[in-house]
Amino acid sequence: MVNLDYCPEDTIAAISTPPGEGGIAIVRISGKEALKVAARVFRGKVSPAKAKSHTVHLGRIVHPDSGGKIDEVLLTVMRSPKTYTGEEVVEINCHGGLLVSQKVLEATIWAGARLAHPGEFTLRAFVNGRLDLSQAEAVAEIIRAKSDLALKAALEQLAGELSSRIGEMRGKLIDLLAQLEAEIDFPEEEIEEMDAALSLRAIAALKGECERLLDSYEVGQTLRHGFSVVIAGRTNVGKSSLLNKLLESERAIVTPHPGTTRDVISEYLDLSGLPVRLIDTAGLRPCSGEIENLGILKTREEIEKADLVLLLFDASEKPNEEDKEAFRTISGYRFLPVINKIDIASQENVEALEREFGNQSSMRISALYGTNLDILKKAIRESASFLEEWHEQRLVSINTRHREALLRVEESLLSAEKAINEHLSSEFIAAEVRSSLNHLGEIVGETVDEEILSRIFEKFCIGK
Ligand SMILES: Nc1nc2c(ncn2[C@@H]2O[C@H](COP(=O)(O)OP(=O)(O)O)[C@@H](O)[C@H]2O)c(=O)[nH]1
Ligand SMILES: [Mg+2]
Repeated sequence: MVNLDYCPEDTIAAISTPPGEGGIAIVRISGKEALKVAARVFRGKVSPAKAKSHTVHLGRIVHPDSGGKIDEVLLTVMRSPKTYTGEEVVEINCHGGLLVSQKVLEATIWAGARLAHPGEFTLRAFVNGRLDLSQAEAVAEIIRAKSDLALKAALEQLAGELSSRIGEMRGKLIDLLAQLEAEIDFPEEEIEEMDAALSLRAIAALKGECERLLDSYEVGQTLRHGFSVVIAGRTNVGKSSLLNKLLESERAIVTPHPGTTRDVISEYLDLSGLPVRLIDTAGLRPCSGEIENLGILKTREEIEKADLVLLLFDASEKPNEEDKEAFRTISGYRFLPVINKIDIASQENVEALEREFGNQSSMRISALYGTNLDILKKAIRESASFLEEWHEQRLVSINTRHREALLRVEESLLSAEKAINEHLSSEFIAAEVRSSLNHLGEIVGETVDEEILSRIFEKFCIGK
């Protein structure tokens, strides 16, 4: 659990750059006393306590007790409220060494700051209204993004694309609630059929908006976890070789013996901006070894979940029963037949395979030499092109937490709709509308419990 006790009195400090050696390391300080803490450890022309906001100063860090010199630094002063956390913030750019940055941090602690918890800077930004909760989540996603497209989506969320849609929906719900409450306050005035019709129309529009946001979940998941491409086919056709070649590394074990890949291996790949999860599988052939059979079960599971299956064939051999069986097994899924080993294939085998595929288009590659891999990559990108198009049109993609909240919003809206149709009291309808307003508020953190906050901020690193 993350410590969520927000103590506004505390001034916090942390090394915000990753551990290890680098050009610079940044020690960040935030809180009421940030400028005073900085003044106690910094010696330069201007004291941080007197420096103007958003100015940079050259000087040195000394230990506040002994006065001993620790490092030559550049210190940036950012005064509240226009800072990341909304509080007074000082950033010290010191030399990027493990020991030196640690010593600078220790000096700030000596001078009155306390060590920050993971994500505490962002938590403060949230508490101080600099970011809403969906934007705070976006910060974590930007840090974790592994491809251009995932990064773009996270940046849109940080810019408040989702927040503004939720804001609009909240506005409509508040209008509806006001109308219902007027009816509660003035019960003697007859509830007109007109009002009911208006409410129903507003609810229908809100439900539609919920649906549109919920539709973005799948895309969001694919952006976060990668477009999953399963490499399948009977043993020894070159699945692991293809994975390795695509990754240009040696992650999977490649041997000339059938059945080496018994487990499922997955690797992440940035395919010119597209996040791809490549999954190497055991062969599709049932076999004597128990472990291998387990692998085959897992293979089937992966195929079920895949966005695309690359079904490999070995063109150095004549197509056999197993190949035909593999083709039949996969034909219900989104797949692409890939003829491998063209470097040692006979024209006759290739043509025999292509006859098996009928009018399904296929491609010829050599996993060993990398022949035609560019064409294969292009085909993968094309089958994922909906992601890019989708993103360009909608910009928003929700995560699992948003989805749970939206489903509850929808549920309450349905109950409200039902209540109106059944001519129940305005109080009853208003209660449902209020509940959907609350669930909507969870997405941006307007109404949210500690556990959810904790779950979100524990994913952050220290110093963010
Ligand atoms: N000549 C040739 N051999 C290949 C090619 N792809 C894979 N192989 C060989 O086929 C054997 C089986 O490959 P592997 O990747 O382990 O197959 P898997 O069982 O489908 O994962 C290995 O000896 C590979 O070197 C290829 O394109 N051309
Ligand atoms: Mg293998």
